[in-house]
Amino acid sequence: MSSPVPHTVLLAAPRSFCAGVERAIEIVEHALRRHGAPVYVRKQIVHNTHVVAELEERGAVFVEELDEVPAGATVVFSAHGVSPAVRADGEHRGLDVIDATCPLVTKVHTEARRFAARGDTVLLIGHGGHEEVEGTLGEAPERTVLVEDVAAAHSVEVPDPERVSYLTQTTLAVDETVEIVSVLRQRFPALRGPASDDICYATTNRQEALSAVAREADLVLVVGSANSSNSVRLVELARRGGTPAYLVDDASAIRAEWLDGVSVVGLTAGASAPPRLVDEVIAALGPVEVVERTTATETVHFTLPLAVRP
Ligand code: 10D
Ligand code: SF4
Repeated sequence: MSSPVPHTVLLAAPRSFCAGVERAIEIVEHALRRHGAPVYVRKQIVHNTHVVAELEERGAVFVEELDEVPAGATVVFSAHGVSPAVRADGEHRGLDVIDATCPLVTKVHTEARRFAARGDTVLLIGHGGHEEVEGTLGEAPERTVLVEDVAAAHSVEVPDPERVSYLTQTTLAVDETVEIVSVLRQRFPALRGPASDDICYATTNRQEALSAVAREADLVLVVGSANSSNSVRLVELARRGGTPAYLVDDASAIRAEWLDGVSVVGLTAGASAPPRLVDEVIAALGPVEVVERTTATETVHFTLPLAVRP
C-alpha cells in the first residue's frame, strides 16, 4: 500500500543562494541604507519573486528600462548583467549606477569582447530572451550568433569556420551543453572556447547535488521562480532522470496530488531562492526525517563594489 504522506526529505546540498546572488541582494540593501529610498533597480535584481517583494517593501523600485528612472537617481543593474548599450544609456542619462552584475557573468562579457576582437564569430550557447544572454550578445552583436540547442548547433553557419569560438550562459544544464559543444566541435574543428567552462560553479554544484538525491526520490521539489533559468534546469534534470519534479515558488504552491504515494521527496532550491523558503517547504511536508546529502562545499564569496562598500 502506498504511504499517504512522505516520511523522508532528501535535501540536496549545495542549494539556494550562490555568491553572486548574495552579493547582488547586499548591494541593493547597502544602497538603500546609504542613499535612502527609493533606489531603482533595472530588471529583477535576481529572478525570485520573494527576493523582489522583500526589497520592494524596503524601498527598492524595480523598472524594466532606464527611461523609467528620474535623472540623477541611483539605479542598480541586476546580477544578470547589461549590454554596453545599456551602460552607455545610464551614463548619458546622468544616473548614479551601481553594478550588481555577478563577476562570473562579467567574465563571460570579457571573453565575448576578446573573442570578437581577434576576428572570431562567437557562438553563444544560451536561451534567447534571457537577460544574461541579451547582455552578453550586446558586447559584439554583429559577431555573435545565439545557439539555443543541439538542432541549432547542427544548422548554424559561420562566415569563416577557422575563426569561431563559443561561450555559454552561466546557468545552463551541464549535460546538454556538453552535447551542444561536441556537435559544434565536430562541425568546426578549429572551435575555441573559454579557458574553463562558463557554466558557473553554483549551477554545476546544484545540478550535481540534485542528481545525487533525485535517483532515490519518488518526487523532486525545486524551490525557485518560473523565470529562473538555473532553477528550471534543475527541474528538467530530475525529469530527464525519470523522477517527477516540480518548481515551487514557496510551500503554498505544493499540490496534495503530487504527494500521492510518495515516500521520499528530493528537495533543492535554485541559486536565487532564499534558504528560509526551503525550511518552509519542509515544515509544510509534515513530520519528516530530513537527510542532507552534501556533494560539494562552497566557499566562494565576492566583495562588494566600492560604491557600496561599508
Ligand atoms: O535565470 P537565472 O538562473 O540566470 O538567474 P537567477 O536570478 O534565478 O539566479 C542567479 C543567476 C544569475 C544572476 C545569472 F548568473
Ligand atoms: Fe553568479 Fe553563478 Fe550565481 Fe549566476 S548562478 S549569480 S553566475 S554565481
